[in-house]
Amino acid sequence: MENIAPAISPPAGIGRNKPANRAVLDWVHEVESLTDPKNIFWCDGSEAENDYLLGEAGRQEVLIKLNQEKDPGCYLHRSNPNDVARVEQFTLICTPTKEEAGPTNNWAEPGATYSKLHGMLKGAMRGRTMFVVPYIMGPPESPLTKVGFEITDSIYVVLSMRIMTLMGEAAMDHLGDDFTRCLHSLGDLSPDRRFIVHFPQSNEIWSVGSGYGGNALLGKKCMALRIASVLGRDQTWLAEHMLIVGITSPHGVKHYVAGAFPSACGKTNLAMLLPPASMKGWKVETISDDIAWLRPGADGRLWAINPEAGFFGVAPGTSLRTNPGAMKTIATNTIYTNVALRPDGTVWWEGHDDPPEAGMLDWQGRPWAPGGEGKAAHPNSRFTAPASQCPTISPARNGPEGVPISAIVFGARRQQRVPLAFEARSWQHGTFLGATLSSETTAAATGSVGVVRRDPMAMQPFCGYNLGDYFAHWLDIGAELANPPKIFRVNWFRSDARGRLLWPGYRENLRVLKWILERCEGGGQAVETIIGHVPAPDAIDTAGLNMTSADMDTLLGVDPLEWNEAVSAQREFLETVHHIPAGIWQEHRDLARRIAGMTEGSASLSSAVPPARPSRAAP
Ligand code: OXD
Ligand code: MN
Repeated sequence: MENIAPAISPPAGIGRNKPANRAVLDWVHEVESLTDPKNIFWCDGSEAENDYLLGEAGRQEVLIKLNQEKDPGCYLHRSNPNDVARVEQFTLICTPTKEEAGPTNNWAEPGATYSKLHGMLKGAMRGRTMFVVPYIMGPPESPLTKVGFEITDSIYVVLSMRIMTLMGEAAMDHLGDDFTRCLHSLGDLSPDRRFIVHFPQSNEIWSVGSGYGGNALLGKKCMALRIASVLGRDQTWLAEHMLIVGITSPHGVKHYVAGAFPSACGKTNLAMLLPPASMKGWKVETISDDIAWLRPGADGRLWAINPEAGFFGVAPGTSLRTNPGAMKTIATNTIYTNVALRPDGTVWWEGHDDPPEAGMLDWQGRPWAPGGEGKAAHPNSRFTAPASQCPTISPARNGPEGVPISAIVFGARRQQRVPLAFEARSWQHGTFLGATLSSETTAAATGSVGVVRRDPMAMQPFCGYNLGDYFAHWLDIGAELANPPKIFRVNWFRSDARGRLLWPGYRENLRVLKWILERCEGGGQAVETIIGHVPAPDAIDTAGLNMTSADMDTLLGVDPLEWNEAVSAQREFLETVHHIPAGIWQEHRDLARRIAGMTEGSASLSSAVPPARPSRAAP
């Protein structure tokens, strides 16, 4: 069988960055004995190393060099067509008991799983180069920053990890007794022998049989979310699937907002939001597009860092219209995966600013013509780009302390029922809103469209332990915060009876964030409803938008009958998750009681708009 990752022979001075650390050397030796590679390449993250590996990746046809005049430093990777997304069904959490992993994770017994993986990896790197990648997640010197080492036999993984993490010396500087051991092998890329396995107790990740980013760049979802969520549980912090933005008003007041959104709900766009023309003087800066690590600070506030150094975003739908910041970020030094190739050696995807052209190759390298069968780019095609290239990147991103969070926003895709925005009554109520989050699926995320899926805190695929314990941990973190962020729910996707989206979204979302920040400052008009504080009818400025006041009423409406259905579904969901803390059940019962109060009198049912009782935020 053809070797899918033949060994390389680096020249002197490249691939020789062997650390002195005993624990690292012992582990690498152990993996070498198991996988039997031809040679070992010790990575240092340098430019010279990167140039050499890019050249080798080109020679092995792992990467296609794009038109360097138009897209300097950019490359295209085509993955195996059977390997284009995360594989939740083969993603395992191996804890001593099934109870600890909880009912939403695929659990496997650690001992038996080690044996199985040892069997799969025996001799798996024969004839290949084994790369050892030292990296850190988080800014240098931050108390939250963690060290990982990834062993891999994929050049694509090494090159991508160099973008997504701080690789090389920084890891040596931070290296103490402990680091996350990440072992990745492409194996034979057979979907039957594909496993992404987490061992939280020993701080290890084993990934076999996939080269796709979410399964193979082990610093990201595997370490920075699944393993880190367990570290956070044990060390009083939170690892969350959240973007972080800094928003400055024309008066110079700056707030930081963290937002949890399930995959493919516009998170990257929000992270790089450009203020609409109507909001002159406002500024949005990007700290994170995907992951936040948050810890209670000595001042009683919640402080956040972005553990990642790059963006691994979905390409389709990204354009100068939807996300100019992302387009600038990915104009240079970017690795594209599974997008289409144009005859001039540049890339294209559905939703690109340019129209499709004749003579393109689709994501599998097959000729593709406009109007032809199928998509040119895979719906989950990606870009991997350095965060430092983002025009809106915040200098605060590199600060070791991180940034203080004023508001946490939970968002998801719901065509019905959920208003454009509302504010939780308390940290506990906000935790409940996050815990019961559900979203309609999209093709990019799951392959199926419009199915409502529970995604608590947008962490369903990423929480490394029992969800009920995770909700309890959220409540415990709240108890540590004298000055907690306010928590909000937003929904950019509410539609009218004909399925027409009511809210323009994209940069206009800043209008909603403005209301959120007003609430954080003790202002902002709101009406109290059964679900929380909803913006008062005129609280969100819609001047210049092509919207009627009836549209806005529908967007902000809270229908007790619809929420009554939601409550039953919530109960069914919460009952499936063991260990739900009392505080979450209490919020659920309180919601049910408030709805019952509304639905008892038929008069209150006739109106879908919230009762008009404007209130100021509690001081
Ligand atoms: C991602 C995801 O790739 O959430 O960020 O799936
Ligand atoms: Mn994500």
